[in-house]
Amino acid sequence: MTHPEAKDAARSARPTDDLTSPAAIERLRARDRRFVAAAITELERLTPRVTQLLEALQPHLGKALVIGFTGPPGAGKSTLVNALIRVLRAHDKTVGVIAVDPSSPVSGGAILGDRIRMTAALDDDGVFVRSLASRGYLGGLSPAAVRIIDALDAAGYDVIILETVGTGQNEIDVAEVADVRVVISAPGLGDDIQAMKSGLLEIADILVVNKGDREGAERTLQQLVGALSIRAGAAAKVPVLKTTATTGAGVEDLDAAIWSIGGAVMARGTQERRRRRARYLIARAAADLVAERIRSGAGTRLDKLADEILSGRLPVDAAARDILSGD
Ligand SMILES: Nc1nc2c(ncn2[C@@H]2O[C@H](COP(=O)(O)OP(=O)(O)OP(=O)(O)O)[C@@H](O)[C@H]2O)c(=O)[nH]1
Ligand SMILES: [Mg+2]
Repeated sequence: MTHPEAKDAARSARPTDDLTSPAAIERLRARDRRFVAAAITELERLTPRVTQLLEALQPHLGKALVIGFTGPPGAGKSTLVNALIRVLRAHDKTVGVIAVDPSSPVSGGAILGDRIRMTAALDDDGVFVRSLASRGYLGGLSPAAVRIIDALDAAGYDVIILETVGTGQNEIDVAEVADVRVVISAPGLGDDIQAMKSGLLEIADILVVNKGDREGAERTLQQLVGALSIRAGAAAKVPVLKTTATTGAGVEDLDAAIWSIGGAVMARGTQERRRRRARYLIARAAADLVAERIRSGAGTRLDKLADEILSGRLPVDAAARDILSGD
């Protein structure tokens, strides 16, 4: 229950005020777009205030179903997200989208592209779309994206969709933070099956062949079914669906498959899902700290260890352990 005075304070709160105040958190939880946007902007940085904001969000986390959408560039991920938003909205679900843009943060081209493709989000209070440059995280998921999941979750969006390009490291990242992992492929991408083999297939809960209207869609689908059939256990049972994002064909089936898997995940409770996200953030922050420490403080020590490696006195992994021991 909210105290009436807190309600009054909430009404007069502005996104420029302290975002961790009860009034501001209440505006966020009412999905006031200005507060959601302000919280996200804050979370994109890593300041002491961010830590406070994340703490303030903690009690309100774990209700959203987080769906990872990943696949090769141009497979139609954004278009498919747009089509899925329409279906989710028709079912009265609110949706937050985080699109991690692999292209240059300078050109901003893909960010504009997402706005054009995700037209379902325009003029709809039930949808919030945020595009993020992946910045230093080459092809990877930035920790900021994971923090932003928390903001959208606390704001009460029923579903959070995370769109990332599958290029190596980040499919593992998506696997760690998403409740349901949708891997999108399409005919005519040339190396799509190859890309699947490089790790995407392993993480998929649902495989989608998009551009079902294109020639070769059926062949791509059969290739994926074939690739799955030689796998053991649950991996062999991953559903393979065909969609045409531009017309919406097959998207209702995709929605049904997502909820069929997502329902089982949600039934396991919020704690486990929150813990998974927290674990990822800790590991990522620790890796960043280590990299930072090595870059900044360990210069002369690195030189010394490098010399020992050159003279054959020390193997590289022993040198790495030495650096990490920190004394
Ligand atoms: N024919 C056809 N074209 C599609 C379909 N889905 C998407 N496209 C087109 O494919 C192109 C790429 O679509 P996007 O949605 O931007 O693909 P993406 O995977 O998000 O691309 P990146 O974010 O750049 O990796 C666009 O020109 C879309 O209009 C489809 O089902 N059929
Ligand atoms: Mg896209």
